[in-house]
Amino acid sequence: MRSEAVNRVKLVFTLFDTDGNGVLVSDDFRLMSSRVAAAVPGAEETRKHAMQAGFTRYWNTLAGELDTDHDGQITYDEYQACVLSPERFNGAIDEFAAGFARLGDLDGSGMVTRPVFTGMLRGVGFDLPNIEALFEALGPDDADRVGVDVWEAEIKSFYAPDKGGIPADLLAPSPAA
Ligand SMILES: [Ca+2]
Ligand SMILES: [Ca+2]
Repeated sequence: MRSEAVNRVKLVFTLFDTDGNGVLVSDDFRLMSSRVAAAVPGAEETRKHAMQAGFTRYWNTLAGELDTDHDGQITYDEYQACVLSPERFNGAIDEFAAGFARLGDLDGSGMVTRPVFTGMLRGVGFDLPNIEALFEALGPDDADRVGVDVWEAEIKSFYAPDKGGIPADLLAPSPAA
């Protein structure tokens, strides 16, 4: 596994532990999805539900595949296996990425504006300078929008163990950088 992938996964674990108690539980995912929904007040209900379904499936997949001691909590040691065996997670990550990115397509244009993109990723807990660097790397158009499909693909890459030196790394700078 590439070190960039380890950095990305470590950061996501920290952010998804929304109550900061060191383990992931279902409530962490509920809280996170409500924060993301709150960041996009103008989103269609169907898109909100799809986003929330993505978070739910993500959690259910973690709980079903990685909770090796069956205590209903995912420790970091348990969590990191998700990038070691991506074949068990691709379905969940695909649904999560689609639900998340498409929530930001407020006008059905297939594009997401900078304020919406920024608000959603702030909702997850990423740092603003990192979010802005990623937005620039995704190639905004003249109207300062990026393609939802481009973003969706980058979310999938974020979880890919064999990828490094990609725009998604801008969200999780290496500790040495
Ligand atoms: Ca937690
Ligand atoms: Ca466990």
